[in-house]
Amino acid sequence: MIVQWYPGHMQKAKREILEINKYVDLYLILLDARAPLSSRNEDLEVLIKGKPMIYLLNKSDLADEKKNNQFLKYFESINHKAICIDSLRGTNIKNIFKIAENLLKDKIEEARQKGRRKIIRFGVLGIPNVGKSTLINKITNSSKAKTGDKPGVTRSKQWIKINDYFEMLDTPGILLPKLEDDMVAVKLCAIGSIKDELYDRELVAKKTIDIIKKDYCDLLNKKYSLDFSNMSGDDYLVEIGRKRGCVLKEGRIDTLKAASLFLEDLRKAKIGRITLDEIGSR
Ligand SMILES: Nc1nc2c(ncn2[C@@H]2O[C@H](COP(=O)(O)OP(=O)(O)OP(=O)(O)O)[C@@H](O)[C@H]2O)c(=O)[nH]1
Ligand SMILES: [Mg+2]
Repeated sequence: MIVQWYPGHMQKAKREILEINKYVDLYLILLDARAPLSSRNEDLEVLIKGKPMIYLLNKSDLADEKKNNQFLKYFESINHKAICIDSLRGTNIKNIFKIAENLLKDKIEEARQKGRRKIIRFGVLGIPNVGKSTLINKITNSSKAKTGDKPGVTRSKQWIKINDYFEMLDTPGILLPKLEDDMVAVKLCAIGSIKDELYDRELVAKKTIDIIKKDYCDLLNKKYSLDFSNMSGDDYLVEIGRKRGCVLKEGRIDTLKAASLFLEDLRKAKIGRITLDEIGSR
């Protein structure tokens, strides 16, 4: 198992989702555009079935542009609304409201006929570190929601008023990922959704290189001035470490440091814009 985790957390997540479901009109489900399938949890989505939802492929600025478009087409093909956004810069965020008003037009009209104004309550869900609080801050043009570049920053639920028509519920990362699948777990560790202390960085780095080598070998070769095509898992970190001067006192290569450097480069898109998932597989 890649990540030490406790199935009991999933029960807690289910209870919390059922609790917020009472108040929410529409869900914004943030997926990480670099792993849109691995960052989705259909088991938990079942609980909110029946309410409209929009998938937001966030951090699309870090993901492979070609694959962003392929994933949008994929979600459309399975009848889900999905758009690519970048919460840091605000790209495409206005579209969320247009789509939401359209999805809820009957409710809005019903309220209008009764002489009331419909306040739309968004539930913002997504795995840890996917950018939920950053999105809310961008929309409200504030820093009401606390953000950070590690998972687990938001600790409790918080309703945030956007204007007279919209409110948003920021949640901690209660949409737990499906960590029992090793491939999913590796990808989620690689993009930074899992706390560092819960996995082996060297193992995750090696397995991630195995994954991205298939489509992005040229980017890897260029970044580290190495030839990854003929290299195997055990050599990756030694070679990266050698190139980047990660040497221990006794002269051995510090592969843990090399793994950390690699993961940092990957997360900041310093290797290039990379998407880990493929349509048809996680
Ligand atoms: N490049 C890029 N970075 C982003 C984007 N959205 C969020 N981030 C960064 O991702 C990190 C996590 O953002 P948060 O908004 O704290 O994530 P969260 O989903 O609220 O995380 P938890 O509260 O821990 O569950 C921060 O360092 C943000 O700056 C984006 O669209 N593009
Ligand atoms: Mg948060």
